[in-house]
Amino acid sequence: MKEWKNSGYYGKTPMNKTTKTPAKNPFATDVLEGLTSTPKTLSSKFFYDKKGDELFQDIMDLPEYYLTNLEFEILDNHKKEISEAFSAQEGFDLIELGAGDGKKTKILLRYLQQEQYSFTYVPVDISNNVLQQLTSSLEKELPELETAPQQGTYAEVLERLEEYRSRKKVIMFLGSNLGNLLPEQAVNFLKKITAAMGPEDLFFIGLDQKKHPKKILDAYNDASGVTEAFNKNLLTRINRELDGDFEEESFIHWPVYNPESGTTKSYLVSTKEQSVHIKSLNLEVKFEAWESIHTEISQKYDSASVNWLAQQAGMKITGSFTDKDRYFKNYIFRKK
Ligand code: AVI
Repeated sequence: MKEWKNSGYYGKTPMNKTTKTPAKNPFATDVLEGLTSTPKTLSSKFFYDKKGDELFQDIMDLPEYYLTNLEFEILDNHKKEISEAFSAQEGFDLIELGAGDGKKTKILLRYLQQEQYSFTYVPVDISNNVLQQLTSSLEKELPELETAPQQGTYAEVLERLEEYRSRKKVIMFLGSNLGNLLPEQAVNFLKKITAAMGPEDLFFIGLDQKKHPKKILDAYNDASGVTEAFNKNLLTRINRELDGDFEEESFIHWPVYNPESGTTKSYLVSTKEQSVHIKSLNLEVKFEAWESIHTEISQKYDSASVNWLAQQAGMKITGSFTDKDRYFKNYIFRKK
């Protein structure tokens, strides 16, 4: 799928102008690089501090944010077929990357248990706190469930996954989380998954689909302003953690959707000419009026782009499940 990758929509690679101050931590490094680049950028991976996690929970409950409910519905409607595809004679390990609160996964876990499938649930998350909350809720709701939580970044855990070779592995990555990666990053990530898979193993992934642009834009620009607060939380974080003086009210949240590439891009746009100081980076950042900071991409997919991804990563699609409008899809991939 050449067009998707080469559509040029992602723009030029941002140029670094300066790295005068040595960076102290990954967030500081990213902020320094992003705000001294042209055009300015900040990485969406830093949305998720405690406040950002709460805001994302609120986003998932928004009427406009259709993704969560639809994936929930797909898993519920197709739990039987999905479980049959997962099953193996000697049982299997169900490894979930970015497990979060496990709300959607619990539909599958409950069904798998009820139907007496033999499996171990391995939730993976970078946050110990998230894992603890998840395991304690599972202990209450599904006390018989065998769980083996793994704390770490995806990259660390993907390396560790290679050790899970004794029986079939099903690796799950729900919520269209892949869409927050640039195409090249997404392919590299998928290649790591392929490398950790054996011929029997499955990769089960949820990907949001191209649809009416208005429906997509509304999901990233909700009427109650939760997504705006989520985006601006990056500025709050810079102010708090790096001693910055961003005036949040002089930036607007601005998502755009390109129906050709399927990319939603979110920005923070400065409504006036201004200077921001970030003390711990010894940095002054100048903004022209209406200058933007690109903060997030949320890719939407179609069959061509999903086939392209699978093929680039050395996988093939062996099954898919969707809702009545075909707004969201869950795919089963296998190693080619
Ligand atoms: C986590 N990720 C899949 C969400 C998305 O839809 O891109 C994050 C998000 N950003 C704004 N709203 C939700």
